[in-house]
Amino acid sequence: MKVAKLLRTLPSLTVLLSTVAAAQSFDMTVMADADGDGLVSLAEFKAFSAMKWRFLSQGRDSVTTSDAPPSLRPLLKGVNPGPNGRIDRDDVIAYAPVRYREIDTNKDGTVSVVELQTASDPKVR
Ligand SMILES: [Ca+2]
Ligand SMILES: [Ca+2]
Repeated sequence: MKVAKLLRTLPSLTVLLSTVAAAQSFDMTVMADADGDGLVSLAEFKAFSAMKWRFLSQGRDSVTTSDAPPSLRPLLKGVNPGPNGRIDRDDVIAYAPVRYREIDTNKDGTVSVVELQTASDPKVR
């Protein structure tokens, strides 16, 4: 009886929890570590940058920094815009290895999820 009641309330609880999660600023950095080893390899970082680019560009070929929501601006940080003052996907991916070395703050040659979270936090940068 009690279990049946619990099961009936479960879907609304799930909705509630996902609403709470959406209200918090969603931490995309957890998605960067694709194989879950706690480290973000350069290949994982490039894939993550490409994913963030898709979020940021919303289908546009190029963007300016002011187009980007604050949570995604770190992706464009340091990237040289083209002659037209805009940044495109190739610019972002070409810059990824440089950015990767910047994010590796303890200079051990690899980026941990914590290092990436610190670099991606709009409150820090
Ligand atoms: Ca990994
Ligand atoms: Ca490191």
